[in-house]
Amino acid sequence: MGFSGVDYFGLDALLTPEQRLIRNTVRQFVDEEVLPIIKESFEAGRFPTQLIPKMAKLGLLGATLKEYGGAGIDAIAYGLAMQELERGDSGVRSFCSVQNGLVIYPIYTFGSPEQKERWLPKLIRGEAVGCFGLTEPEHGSDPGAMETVAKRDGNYFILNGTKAWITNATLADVAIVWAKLDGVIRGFLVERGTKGFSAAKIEHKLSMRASDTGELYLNDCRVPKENLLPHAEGLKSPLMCLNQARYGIAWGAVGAAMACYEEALQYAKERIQFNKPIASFQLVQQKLVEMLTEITKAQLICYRLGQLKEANQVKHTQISLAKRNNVAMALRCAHLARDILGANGITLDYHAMRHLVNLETVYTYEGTHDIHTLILGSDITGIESFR
Ligand code: TGC
Ligand code: FAD
Repeated sequence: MGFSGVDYFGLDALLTPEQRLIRNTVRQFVDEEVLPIIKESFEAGRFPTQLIPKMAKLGLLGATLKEYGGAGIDAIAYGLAMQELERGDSGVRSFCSVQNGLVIYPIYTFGSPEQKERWLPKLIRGEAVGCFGLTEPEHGSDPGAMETVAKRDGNYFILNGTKAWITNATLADVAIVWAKLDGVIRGFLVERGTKGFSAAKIEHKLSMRASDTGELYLNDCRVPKENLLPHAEGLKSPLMCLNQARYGIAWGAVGAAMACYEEALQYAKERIQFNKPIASFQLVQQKLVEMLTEITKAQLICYRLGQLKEANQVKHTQISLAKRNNVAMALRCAHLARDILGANGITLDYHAMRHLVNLETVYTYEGTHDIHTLILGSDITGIESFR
């Protein structure tokens, strides 16, 4: 039987028929196409690329865009889709977050008409994959200090630098590379095969094993001047992209938590110790109640965040609050579920531990938990505390 959802406060009643249909369609896709293969992909340490055309067919790439072949779905429907994908695996949701929020969004928002025509239809149809290179080996939380540079050379820019921890790095046909030109951060489209550009996979990950993560190397890499994103200027531009991806993560984390809760609840009802189901013990019930309560609170945060986003009223600090809360919540749920599953919980035959190790990454990427604490602390006190 497929997943029936975790909805203690009847939030389904607030959804439109279209939102429910999209959620249910992605739910079924995850049950039928993701869960049967995820263990193998995770163990093999590779992203299941066979899902890309299927996700494109479902309208999950360029999902909120009304042009260039995008499905044009609303912010809540998009969030629900990310929730379901991450119920499958954080790596699958990550692929979509990057393709949508970090590649399609910046090309659409900052690109020239020619760049949009060249890339958006292919990215939306899943015929091309993109990645987003902001982080560097020495600059993660503080991307403004990046060392990657671009210099003008006639009709070209020459790029030099290294980007680290880049999702989709070795799959990508195009990389959005952020580099300083005359001291100002600008975005460049660097195409696979460009001389001086290469990517290498990061091996031996214990988290996000079903996601492609790598480094990008730019060694006197010459890109045509037409590949500069004309309307992106300053750190604010990549941060605007991060808002899109962080929004999807806030919803996605709820999906991972729901998967863990569902699994722990079923297991607790079936597992017999001391001649009773372990679900009958108060300590186990307390853990399940904590999970359900925190999931419900996170769902309410997401729903309201989605309304604000759809109305173009969302503040990036509100997205920070949601990302920060929901990922920490999901990590806690995954840990509690792993605990309830006992020894079985450490194997890939169950989902909890895979979600647990994936969520360690989600806690760190797109702004660490503590960076979001500082973003919120600065907002409410008016006192910057990063430096
Ligand atoms: P700061 O001076 O605060 O900001 C520079 C300018 O940007 C504005 N701004 C934002 N604008 C839009 N959205 C946001 N979220 C914004 N945050 C700040 C700000 O108002 C300012 O504007 P202006 O007009 O005055 O120039 O910059 P800072 O250097 O002090 O940086 C502060 C900080 C910590 C907030 C920022 O750098 C940060 O968020 N750090 C975390 C880095 C991060 O999240 N990296 C993610 C890399 S991508 C990734 O992880 C992908 S994972 C993909 C996946 O697989 O799902
Ligand atoms: P650091 O910035 O070195 O932080 C280390 C610790 O110090 C953290 O606990 C942090 O909270 C703390 N810290 C830092 N500054 C402060 C401060 N001022 N006050 C208090 N504490 C502080 N990046 C991309 O650009 N594109 C991608 O597609 C991408 N995908 C990723 C995929 C994976 C699997 C992973 C693991 C990372 C990915 N990242 C990507 C990188 C990610 O965004 C960074 O790892 C993240 O921003 C944190 O940077 P860092 O790892 O360098 O940690």
